[in-house]
Amino acid sequence: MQILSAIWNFFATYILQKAPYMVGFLTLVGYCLMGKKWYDTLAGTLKAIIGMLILNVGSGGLTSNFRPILAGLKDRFNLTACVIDPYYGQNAVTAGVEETFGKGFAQVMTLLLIAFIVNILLVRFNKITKCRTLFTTGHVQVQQAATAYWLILFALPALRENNVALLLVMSVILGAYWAVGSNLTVKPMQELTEGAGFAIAHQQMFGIRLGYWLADKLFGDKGGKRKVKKVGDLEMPGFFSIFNENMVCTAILMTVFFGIIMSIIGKDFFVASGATKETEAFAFYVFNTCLQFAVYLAILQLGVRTFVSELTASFQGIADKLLPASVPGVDCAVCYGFGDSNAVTFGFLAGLAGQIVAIVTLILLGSPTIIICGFVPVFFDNATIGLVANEKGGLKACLVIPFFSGLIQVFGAALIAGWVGLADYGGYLGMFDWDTVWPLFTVAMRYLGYVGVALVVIVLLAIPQIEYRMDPEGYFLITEDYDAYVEHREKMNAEKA
Ligand code: ASC
Repeated sequence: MQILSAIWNFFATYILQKAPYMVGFLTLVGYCLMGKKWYDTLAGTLKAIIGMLILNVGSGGLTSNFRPILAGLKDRFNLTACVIDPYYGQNAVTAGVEETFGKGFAQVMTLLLIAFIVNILLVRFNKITKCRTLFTTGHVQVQQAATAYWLILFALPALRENNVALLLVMSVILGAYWAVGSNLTVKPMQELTEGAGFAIAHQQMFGIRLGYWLADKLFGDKGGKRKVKKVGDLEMPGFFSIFNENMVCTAILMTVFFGIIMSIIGKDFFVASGATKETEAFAFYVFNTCLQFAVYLAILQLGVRTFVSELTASFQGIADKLLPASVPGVDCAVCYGFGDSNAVTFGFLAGLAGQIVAIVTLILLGSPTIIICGFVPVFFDNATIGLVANEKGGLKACLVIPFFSGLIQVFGAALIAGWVGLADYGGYLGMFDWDTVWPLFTVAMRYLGYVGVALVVIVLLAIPQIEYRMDPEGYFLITEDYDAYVEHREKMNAEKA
């Protein structure tokens, strides 16, 4: 028993929670199941781990460079406000859960494991459940487990006294959310990547599908009747043509937008926080910081190129032997290596504009909870949603949909974080799904009790069933043989026309 628990602890600490090693582990298992030569297996596993570590350098660099700037708005204007950022959100749960509910944090890890098993089972039995995706992003799972813990303790006070029921309710809801949410991204991702063979396992999965659907409905090509102008199709004359180059475009847009924000915050703030020196020219500091954005985005895309093909090729072994017809769900940043790369920057900036409009509105209306943008939601949610929207609905969709997403993120977070009391601890996991679907789950459970729990689970599990029924033939084909799926889709479209 002791050995088992030691193995589990090792696995949970060093593999499950650390995305690069989880991806490496899956690659290793996949290649072993495929009976690959040991040296190919070793090389593939190393490439998967290193690629993911490179991706982390990119996404971590973006976060550490730009997070303090947005958080700086809070200090500069002396606001007592709730920062929507996964890390602030997790800190808020850790800081407040004992005081608020008389419960420690230790259970969260057990919860994570059981929820992950629920995800695996839902995929294993996908002939019935129609769930095709396994969640592999451990750091996100920890943040979500922590926030779900708080929301459920808040919604169902009876569970504070009953650990078994608490774990059961939470792991079923969270495990179903992981399986069903990432499953929703299969179609948008397969279309964006032309069949790369992965889905997104992150914090805006419902947002991705909603953005994809709205882009198609509102801005789509109407079955070939309308021409959609994508970000990559923009032919810009003269000076503007330099915007066609991803790095240049990112650098210029970021310098303009963040240059303004940083100037509003002022040099004194950055000197006081140790980010720059009194003697350094502020304009140079601003310019150099803004260029880092293009640098880290390029690193991130290199990481994606390094690991994606290894993970998806080896996952075939897992899909053939253990989890039929499944694909891995990965970090949202992985899709930034596909589609029009400028759509990432456009989506982000449109989302930022939406968030700023929403925050100013909260301040003007005298809202009791003021929100501060967190870099992670404003960038990673809106860049991803923008990228997918551009693919279906072009430039307009890439700007309009993330703008509304930015509004929703702020208003949704203000309502839920204020209501459940997390705002008092200064942070909330304000990613798209956690500003929309999770607040709805919380309302259902708070007012309907166990009936609400059942309702949430039924609605979640019904989603893949509905999607399956809309296209039974194409549903599994899209992950198993993308080219065959494209043919099938064309045939269906021709029949419809
Ligand atoms: C998150 C989170 C991060 C980023 C990263 C994006 O939600 O906690 O560190 O997004 O996963 O690549």
